[in-house]
Amino acid sequence: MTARAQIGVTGLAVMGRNLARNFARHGYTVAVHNRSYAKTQSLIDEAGHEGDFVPSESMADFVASLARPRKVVIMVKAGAATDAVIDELLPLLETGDIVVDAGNAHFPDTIRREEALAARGLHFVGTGVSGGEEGALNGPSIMPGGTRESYESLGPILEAISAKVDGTPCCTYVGPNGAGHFVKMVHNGIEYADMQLIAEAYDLLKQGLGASAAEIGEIFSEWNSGDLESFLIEITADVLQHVDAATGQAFVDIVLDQAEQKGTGRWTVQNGLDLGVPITGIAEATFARALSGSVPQREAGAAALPAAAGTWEVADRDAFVEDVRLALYASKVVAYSQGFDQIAAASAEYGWDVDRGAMARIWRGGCIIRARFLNRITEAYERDAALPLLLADEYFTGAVANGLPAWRRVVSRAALNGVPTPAFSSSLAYYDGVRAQRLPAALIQAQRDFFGAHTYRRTDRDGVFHTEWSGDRTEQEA
Ligand code: NBP
Repeated sequence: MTARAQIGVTGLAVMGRNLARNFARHGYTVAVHNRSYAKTQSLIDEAGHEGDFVPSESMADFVASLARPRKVVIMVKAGAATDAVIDELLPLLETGDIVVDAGNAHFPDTIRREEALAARGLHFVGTGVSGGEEGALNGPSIMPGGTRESYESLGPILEAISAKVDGTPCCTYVGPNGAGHFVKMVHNGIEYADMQLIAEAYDLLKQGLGASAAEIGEIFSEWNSGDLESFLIEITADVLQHVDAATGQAFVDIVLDQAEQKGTGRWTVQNGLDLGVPITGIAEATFARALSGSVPQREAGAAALPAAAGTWEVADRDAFVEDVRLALYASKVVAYSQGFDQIAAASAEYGWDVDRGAMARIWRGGCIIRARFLNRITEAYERDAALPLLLADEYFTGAVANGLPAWRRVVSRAALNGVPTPAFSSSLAYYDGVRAQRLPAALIQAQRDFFGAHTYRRTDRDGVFHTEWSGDRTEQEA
């Protein structure tokens, strides 16, 4: 076996197969392997003509077919399968080889694996890949972690197969160990929030205007030529205009209203809680999916709970549509602002030094949240790399302020008319919370000191204090 392949892919289900084809189409010699040989054979039979593939039945032959330092991309089911493949690879690799996990690993697993492989002189590159099977084939957004040294030889190959926007690759070095998978996780969390916000906008238009799915689809189509231009808005317009062949009804109307999830939203929210970052948009989106799937609770609620809401009559259709558009944009800015806050907090916590502007740049193409709007985020972090709050960047402050009256009208009317808008309304509550000069948290601190002697700090002098609530109510410095 000549060691001539420049990169190898093990795990040839939809994602791995398409990544391998993408490498080959870019002129790389690609070693390919799968636990069961049938998938390798089918790749060679169906796409072998697309480039230079080196198929192997055994892991040993696969590794032997790779030029050194070897670059092995693992694209298997995340979790135990990844560990099984790593265990199989380890005895076959040599110092300086690079193992890339391009699956959707949970970032603590990546930190653990990186440490273990580094101890054996190997580079472990936990890499986020977004864009689904289409992206894997034609250009995904790629978020590689690991050592900078590994990026020097691996980076150019990944950049070559990534999506390009204005000639710039949607791939860059993210940071050490778990940084790449972390950023991919937050990307998915933001995707949850974005999808929920779009779904709420659709529901508002449906309930406020009594519009059909096709009519709302047209509105989304128009929105896609403005600030909201994005993959998710584009596919929403498409889905809403799709007609179910079996019934002739709007497709969206025949789909069961219970949203599922694979778990990255949950991971994002769990981490937000761990780091104390209020990612309310992502959390509401994740809980909204959970609520939709809470069938017994929904049946009990639908049977017993009154609405006490008015009949929604929208007087000016165009003005309402514009209000919803502005509210959607403002809520979306909040969701992204929170997600980038989470990246900053994790970067500080784990010592990753992630460049947030660069993350927005590599999400502009290839991935599910690709959007025109991401250019604005990159520009904001170019103005100030340490920006504490994306919302407070001059561009976003102006853009959100412009839509603020509309945002308030939409959220309040939704509440008055009994339409649930958890992400719209929690985003507005976050906006009002983060801009408040003074919050009722003061009262919470007082309560905590009252029942638990948890102490408090004062506005007028430094120090930590406790009041003797059950005694003479004197104050002591703790
Ligand atoms: P799957 O997640 O469905 O995994 C199937 C692959 O894992 C097959 O190649 C299978 O081999 C292999 N595998 C399993 Br299962 N257990 C194994 C083990 N113990 N040892 C060796 N191989 C094992 O494939 P996918 O949908 O292509 O996704 C691959 C990765 O990419 C996942 O981590 C996924 O989360 C991530 N991802 C997916 C998408 C997407 O849109 N689908 C997007 C981004 C990232 P076999 O053929 O022998 O059973």
